[in-house]
Amino acid sequence: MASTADVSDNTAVLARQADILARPVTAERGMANAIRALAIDAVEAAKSGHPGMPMGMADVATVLWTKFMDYDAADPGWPDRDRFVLSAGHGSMLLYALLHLTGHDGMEIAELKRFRQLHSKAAGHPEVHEHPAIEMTTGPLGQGLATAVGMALAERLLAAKFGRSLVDHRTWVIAGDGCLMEGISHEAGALAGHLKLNKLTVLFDDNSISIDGGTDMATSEDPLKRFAAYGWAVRRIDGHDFGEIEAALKFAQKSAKPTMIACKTIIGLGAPTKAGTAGVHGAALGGAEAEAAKAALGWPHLPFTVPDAVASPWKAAGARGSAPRRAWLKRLAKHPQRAEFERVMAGRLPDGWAEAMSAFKAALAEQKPKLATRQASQKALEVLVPAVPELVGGSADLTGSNLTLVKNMGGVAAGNFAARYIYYGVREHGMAAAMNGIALHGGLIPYGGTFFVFSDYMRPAIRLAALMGVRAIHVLTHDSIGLGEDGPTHQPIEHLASLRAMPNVLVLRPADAIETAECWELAIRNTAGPSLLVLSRQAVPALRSEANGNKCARGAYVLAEAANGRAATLIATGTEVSLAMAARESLGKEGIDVAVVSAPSFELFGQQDASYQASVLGSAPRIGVEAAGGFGWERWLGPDGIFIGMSGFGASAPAEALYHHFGITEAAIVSAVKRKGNQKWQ
Ligand SMILES: Cc1ncc(C[n+]2csc(CCOP(=O)(O)OP(=O)(O)O)c2C)c(N)n1
Ligand SMILES: [Mg+2]
Repeated sequence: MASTADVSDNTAVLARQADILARPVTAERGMANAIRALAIDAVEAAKSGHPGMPMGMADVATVLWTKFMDYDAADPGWPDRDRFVLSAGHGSMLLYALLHLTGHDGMEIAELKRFRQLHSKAAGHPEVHEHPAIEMTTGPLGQGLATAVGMALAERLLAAKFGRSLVDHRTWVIAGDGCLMEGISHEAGALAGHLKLNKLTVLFDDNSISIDGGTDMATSEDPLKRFAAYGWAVRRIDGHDFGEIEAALKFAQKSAKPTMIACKTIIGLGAPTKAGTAGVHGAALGGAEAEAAKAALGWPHLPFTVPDAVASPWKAAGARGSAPRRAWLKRLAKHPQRAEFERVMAGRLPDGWAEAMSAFKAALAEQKPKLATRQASQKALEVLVPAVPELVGGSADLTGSNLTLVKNMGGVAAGNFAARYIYYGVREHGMAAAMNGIALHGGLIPYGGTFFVFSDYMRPAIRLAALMGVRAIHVLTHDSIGLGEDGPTHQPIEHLASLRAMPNVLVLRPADAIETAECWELAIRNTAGPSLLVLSRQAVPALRSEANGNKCARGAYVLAEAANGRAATLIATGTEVSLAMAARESLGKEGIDVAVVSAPSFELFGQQDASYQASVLGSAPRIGVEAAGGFGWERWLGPDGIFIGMSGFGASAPAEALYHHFGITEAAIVSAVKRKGNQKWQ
């Protein structure tokens, strides 16, 4: 992003810069300068990017990556590596330079030369799929910090399960002023402090600059005091003093609390006129300033060139973890839980869970319980939680409503990580981001609950989950006006449509207990992105009497066919499927034959071949029924279809009264069929 800010009023910073640059160029400073030079060169070559942050944080990152962080460039997938999250993702060249210098395969200099170009691993912002050492996709400020809380929590949970000989690593985050101004930093910081995630360290790039200029134009808080209040250990250092950096990182390693270190840095350190200004945040320095910066830093080398004297200690740093990793492999080889550890880290589901679910579904088919789908979800969890030990649940303070807790899970707490249920507090956004971190860490499958309407509060994290392809399962109850009396603030209207619009999100809205179980199966199996289980508060009758296979897997299917040709096809989801079935029955009594299609997932149905879609949708007039806005339904209804649903916000009243008030009724369906259906009965 180009900065519009000018270059004025950085006199004091330039004086400090002169002082810093007057210090002797030690080996460490030389290594840090390699990061600065590569960031300058890559941004110049791309003619876009963010040189200021890598130049400012190069010293801190050098100490971290050469002396403290446990990783082995030869195997970025080592499960017990420290996690590094560049929450200030715009500073992506910092990460790419580090990966290059430490000798990671796939981040050769050619990649850096193609920074920000199509298919380069060195994308504009770090992207998790581009390189195995990129722990997550960052760029939306604050998400990295909050996701890292989930990673650090996952470490604690797995350490409690497998022991410290297999799981004993730290999570390091670099976050900027922007990350800390974002609201999500509050939720994430408070949760981490409460759980005393002491192996989490945030290195705050305290440069007092963001895009519009000095942060004092917009904020006057002290983030250290805020994080101290959350229960963090905090420290303030000169981010260009190697001794102070090292001491602070040692302090973090010993801390019994999560640690935030405010590193007072100069954005764009080295740039002779632009350092310390927003002008160096998000634009190339320009030829002359770039040259002068390198001269000031004492870096006489050609662009994209790192001399051996600097390159080889960097390479050595990248191999520091080789011996610890090999020792770890030996411990793993002898570990009694080796097979289980390898299974969960590979994301492979355990034996037996599918059979347990089949037996559960067969019982449902026989019992035909009338249940709210949220209750059906809880029953599915009663089967899944014991059968899939890597499942960890939670809720954003709506456990009793979401029905996400089942017995023997235990509540995760600072002193108790041998538990499987996380009380996230009223922190939907922080919860969704932490769930992403838990999933990204590996070894666990997170699910978490809130009201469907508050998916809005989690949307940026759900979007990142979709982009990254992480298995996070959201249990979203109270899914329509059917929640009743709580009224329009709590009644989702546009949420189904808006989440269906998001790529790579699996939206599942089951119609009865068997469908709910099937949707849980689909969610557990979906390793490609987040799954959203959209569930009712109100009870629905059992609609299915057989439970072989998984009918929801095709997204939509004919629940009840018309005996003698379709006068119309009723397509419904969730709680409205039973309404459609009731309408079908009363139409049948009048000799009007209609089919009912249950469509729990638009995404999965959209993936089916045209002939299956045609066989389900049929050629008779179509009527869609969903207690939500109709946006997107035209895809299945076609231009002549009728949609029975909501056209505005809901209201406060008992559910039944609301369905009548808004005209989502059996009678409305019947009359639509009579109006629009094939007229053969007349
Ligand atoms: C959620 C979000 N809002 C806005 C942006 C656009 N943006 C990118 S960097 C930035 C300023 C960040 O300031 P800071 O973290 O201090 O970074 P620095 O300028 O110090 O590198 C903004 C607003 C974003 N990436 N994410
Ligand atoms: Mg800043």
